[in-house]
Amino acid sequence: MSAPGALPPGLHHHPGRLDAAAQGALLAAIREAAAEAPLYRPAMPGTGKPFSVRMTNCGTLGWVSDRAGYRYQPLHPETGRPWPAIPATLLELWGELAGYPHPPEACLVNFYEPSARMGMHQDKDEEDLAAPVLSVSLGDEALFRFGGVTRGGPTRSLRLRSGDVLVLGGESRLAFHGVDRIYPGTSTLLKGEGRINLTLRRVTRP
Ligand code: MD3
Ligand code: FE
Repeated sequence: MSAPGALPPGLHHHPGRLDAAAQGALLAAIREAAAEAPLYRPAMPGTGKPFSVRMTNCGTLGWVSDRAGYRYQPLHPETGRPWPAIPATLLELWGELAGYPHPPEACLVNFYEPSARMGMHQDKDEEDLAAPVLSVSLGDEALFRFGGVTRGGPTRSLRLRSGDVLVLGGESRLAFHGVDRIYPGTSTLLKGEGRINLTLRRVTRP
C-alpha cells in the first residue's frame, strides 16, 4: 500500500532539506571519503551471497557484513585502515535534526546502481536503540518501503529524492524497511546513474 497520510510516530521526512549547493558540497566530501575508504561489495552472513549495494563508511565505527555476520568495526575490511571522519556538514545536520545529545559514530554510505535493491530488514546492530537513525538521499530517486516492528505486516512506500532527509526514532526505530527500486535518470547530481544513501548512527551507549 502507498496511501498518503500521516507517517508513523517517530518517522520524520524532510523533503529537500539540502539544496543543490549543499548536495554538491556533501557529494564532494563523500567522494573524498570514498577515495580513502573505497566502496566494496559486502556479502550476506552465512551464504556469502553478494549485496547488490556497494558500501563504505565514515566515522569511528563502520557497519560491515560478511559470511561471519553483521557488525560494527573500526577498520575497512579490505584496506585495514580506519574509516575517514564523518563530514562536518553531516554532524551539523545530526545536531539540528536528531534530538539526541551525543554525536553519531557511524556513517554508512550505500551506493545503489539502478538495479540495486535492499530487502526488508530492521536496523538493530546498535547498542543504543534510544538514538535515532538519520538518512540523507543523494542522486536518483528511490522507492523506500517501511512497515511496523514485525515482519510481514502492512507497509507503506515513500519516494525519496536527492536532498531529502529521514529521521527514524522512537516507535519507528525498529520498523522493517527496505528499498524496492531506483529510478535512473531522475537526478543530475551524480556523474552517472545511481543513488547514494548516507545513514548516521550512534552505535555505543554514551
Ligand atoms: C527505518 N538504508 O542502510 S535509509 C540501511 O536507502 C538502510 O539505503 C536504506 O536501510 C537506504 O540500513 C534506507 C532510511 C532508513 C534508515 C534506517 C532506518 C530507514 C529506517 C531504521 C529504522 C527504520
Ligand atoms: Fe536499514
